[in-house]
Amino acid sequence: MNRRAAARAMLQPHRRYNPLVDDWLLVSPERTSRPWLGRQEAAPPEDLPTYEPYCYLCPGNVRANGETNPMYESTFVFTNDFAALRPDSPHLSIDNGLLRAESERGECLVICFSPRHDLSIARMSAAQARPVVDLWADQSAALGERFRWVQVFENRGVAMGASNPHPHGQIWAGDAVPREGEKEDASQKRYYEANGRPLLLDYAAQESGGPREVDGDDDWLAVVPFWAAWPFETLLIPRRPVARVPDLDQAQRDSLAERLTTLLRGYDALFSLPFPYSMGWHQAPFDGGDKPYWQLHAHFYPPLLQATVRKFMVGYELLSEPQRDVTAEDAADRLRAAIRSASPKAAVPSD
Ligand code: H2U
Ligand code: ZN
Repeated sequence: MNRRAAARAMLQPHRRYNPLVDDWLLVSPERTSRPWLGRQEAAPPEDLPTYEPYCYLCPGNVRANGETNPMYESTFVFTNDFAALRPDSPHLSIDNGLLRAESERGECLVICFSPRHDLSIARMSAAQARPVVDLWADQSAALGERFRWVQVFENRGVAMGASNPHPHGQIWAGDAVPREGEKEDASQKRYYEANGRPLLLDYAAQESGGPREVDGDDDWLAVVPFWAAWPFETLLIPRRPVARVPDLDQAQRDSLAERLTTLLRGYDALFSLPFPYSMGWHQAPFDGGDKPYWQLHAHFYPPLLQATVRKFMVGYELLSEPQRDVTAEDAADRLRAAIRSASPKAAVPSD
């Protein structure tokens, strides 16, 4: 179909394909004008102190299990005191017709990005964010020695269930590859076998300089994916083959710190508030051997549609398939403008 007609038809309800997980979603661009009398998101508190006596993540404070945090000066890692996965869970195997269950062994870490209670990655300089990249890499490598799946993630903001504004993330590692990882693994493998190139490298090449690119440099591309389900969802992809976070070289880690702070500052600028999100890395399972079809990437899933209105994945989404109102292209336009407005002004030559 010709490009003009396609562009026109894409302003009307249509479905888009997500090749990464082999799924579809519904896009209904006209719906954004509907009246909203539902839940309004409260503005998050600003002006946090650099140290908070009641914070269980601040240096020197006592956690729920009675342990005292060290006076850490950069990053800090500890085993989650309420871990969802444990290394010592007992063997379980139920295979009784439709009733199946099996044991799952794993480990959950809490990772503090900075001793400063008031910071967030968005408010850090690239130099301050750089240790976060090493933290993700080092902890992934260590957990990857013992577990197949290493899920690095961050919940930011009350709207996404973060329990504390202190800058922190989590890592859950386990023996099983969960369904999202399994779907991405299968799709990437299938694509590589058919085309001889990694799916996400082809995708990055196709999106480069296009209407959905929001930020990037020689090493990284940030894009609102064509198949984005959340309003301002983005995908951050290294432009060269990389399977796992620890495989990133020093230069890619430096540029990642730049891209992360730039993207997250842009998100904060979008509605002039600390933007809530869940983000996380998808890296190849650590079950030995090269996986040339696997391309490392980070997903950012922010829930907000407007400053005080969040997108709920409810009725149709739960029962049929994800649905979005604003198109990925419109979202990318707005996010790109926000990123531009939030980036430090280019230095004015003095002569
Ligand atoms: P979230 O903000 O994404 O919920 O992460 C904080 C984690 O910190 C959460 O999983 C853990 C919670 O179990 N936690 C501790 O391990 N120790 C504490 O003293 C309080 C919270
Ligand atoms: Zn704190």
